Amino acid sequence: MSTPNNLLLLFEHPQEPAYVPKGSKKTVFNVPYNYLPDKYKPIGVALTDRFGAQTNEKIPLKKIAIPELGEILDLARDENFSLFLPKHRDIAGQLIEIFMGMRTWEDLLSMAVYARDRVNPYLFNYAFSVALLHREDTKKLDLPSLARFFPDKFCDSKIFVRAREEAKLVPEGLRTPLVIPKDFTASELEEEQRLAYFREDIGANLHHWHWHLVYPLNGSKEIVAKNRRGELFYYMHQQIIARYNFERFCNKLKRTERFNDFTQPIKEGYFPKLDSAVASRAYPPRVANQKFQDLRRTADQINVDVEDLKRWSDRIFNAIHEGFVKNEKGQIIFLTENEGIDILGNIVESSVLSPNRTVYGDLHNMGHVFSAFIHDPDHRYLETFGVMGDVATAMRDPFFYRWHSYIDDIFQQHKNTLPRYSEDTLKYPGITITGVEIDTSNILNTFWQQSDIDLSRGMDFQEEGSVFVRFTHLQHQPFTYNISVKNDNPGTKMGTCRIFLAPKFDERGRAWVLREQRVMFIELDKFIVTLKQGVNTIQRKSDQSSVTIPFERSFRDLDTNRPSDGTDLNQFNFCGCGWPQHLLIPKGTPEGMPCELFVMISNYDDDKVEQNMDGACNDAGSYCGIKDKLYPDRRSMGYPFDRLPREGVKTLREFLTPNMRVADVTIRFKDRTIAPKQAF
Ligand code: CUO
Repeated sequence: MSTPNNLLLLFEHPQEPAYVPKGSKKTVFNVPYNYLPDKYKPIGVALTDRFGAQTNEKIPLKKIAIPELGEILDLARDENFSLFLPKHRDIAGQLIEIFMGMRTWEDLLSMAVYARDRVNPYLFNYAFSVALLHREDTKKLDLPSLARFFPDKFCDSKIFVRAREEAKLVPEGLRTPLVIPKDFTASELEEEQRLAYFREDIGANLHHWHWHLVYPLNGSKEIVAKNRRGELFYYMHQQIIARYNFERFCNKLKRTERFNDFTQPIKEGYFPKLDSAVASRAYPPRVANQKFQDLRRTADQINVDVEDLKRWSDRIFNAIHEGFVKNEKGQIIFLTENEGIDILGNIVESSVLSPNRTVYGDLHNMGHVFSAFIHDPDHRYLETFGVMGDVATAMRDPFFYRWHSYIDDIFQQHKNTLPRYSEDTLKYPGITITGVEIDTSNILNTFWQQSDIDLSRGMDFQEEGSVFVRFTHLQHQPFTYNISVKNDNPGTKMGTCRIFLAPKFDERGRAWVLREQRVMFIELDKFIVTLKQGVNTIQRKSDQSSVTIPFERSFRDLDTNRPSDGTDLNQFNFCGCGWPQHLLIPKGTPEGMPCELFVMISNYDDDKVEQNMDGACNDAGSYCGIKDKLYPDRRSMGYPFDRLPREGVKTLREFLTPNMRVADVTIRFKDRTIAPKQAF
């Protein structure tokens, strides 16, 4: 019997046809003759008989009227797919609509099998994932991690020949994990390499991919128009930049420089050493000191001048300073105190919600595209895009952070125009935080950890059985926050506890002014507390964080912990979006990095969002929102650091009201590597 879970089998071995056995049960789809791509039709019966004989589990496909795939097929199966290219975005939107339009999941299964072997495999994965996440009848399915099926986007390309050799020669029980070195993209001569552990972290890149799956730019309004999606685009990326700059300080580097002059050479190069399995080509490197050039790539339908970027950005800055934008009809839309940021987010990202794509253009996406094609702007060498062109790989390139710092600066310019939070707004009458500490003597301990993941489901046309790779990532010792709170009100009160961390000093070792430090705060957690009258002690564990998901979730596969009948998935109520738990705490330094841990309890009456949370995904709400629900905090994202401090406040200490407190903590890094706990 077929179940919705069978849909997930279509992710596996993306380039092997649908009639080849899939999953641990070696399930085979009964592919009708007319579904076979033309090249397999002459040998169709022999093929389906051959693979059908290898299994007891055959899945019938419902007969449906197949819609035309039309220009979706313009993207060849061996090209690379990019969400940043308008043409690709457009055809992805069309494919999503086809999948969304299928009446039942059985119809969808049939359609997806038909499309899978015709459409570009990466485009298929993206559009199919978006559809599964958003359809009523499939949205409880637990999408497996992209790293399982496209390991080429995450792992040193050298590993794959070794993996094939291992799979061919070594019996499954005797295979040992193949080790990916921690530093494989550059030597120490390149100082940016100190950040490779962060930029190339598989979990961080998976988070970024998944975030963009949840918040697509194109498609119908019901998919795109999520609550505060423009604001979340700003906030999630702002937090990535804050985290990156924090890590830079840990590595004795200054903040990343925003790329605000589009005519300047980019001094940092990047050589990704990834091969795209779909395109059978390497992701091209970006050598140092190249400049953006006008793009004339007819095949990609890209014809943009560097000057266009300038024009769009000037118009956006003007709008910010005038306080309003104009829509396509010339009507004025004010960038209001609370909703302005959401509109601006959609304008800068150029989602279909942008009120005027003609005037404000496609600034953010085209920054990705200019840098992704910097090596071949007129397509004379027939080269495809670099890692900046793909949301699954973009965070690897140092330029990602330079570009997004510039993008963030646009949002900060807007934030700087907003009224500042007064002392009265920030206070919570009767509530005083009397103590904040971390149970490990205010020391956060970090180190390296090795983990193993199985890549075999993403390696096409090879011998069967698991092949593990072992990679090394940052890790921290779990810890607990202990927060003491006095409630002098006559009864119980509710509050939102907001926890942030920032470096205590700037890159020159000087004490901060808060107007600069405020953008350095990384959110660690946010949760609701009930405060009884009198003294309260709040204990909260680091792994409960509202920004992260556990390691097993970042790397989830098709089989682990999954109910077999596909009907009761509520208990697996994560949807896969979230910052990786292992990167919650920045690396720190061997001597101990001084930091400030900020805790605030705000009045829940002003924060709360009334909604029914039944069946909600237990995602990392702070960076990802909550699937199908309103953003779970009424305050502006990043509150209370999203605006300039009130007049007269220069430092964090001066900013504090009784419902806030700061503790000095230290992040201490030990250069030791912990062996893997368990393979995934
Ligand atoms: Cu997520 Cu530029 O938006 O990468």
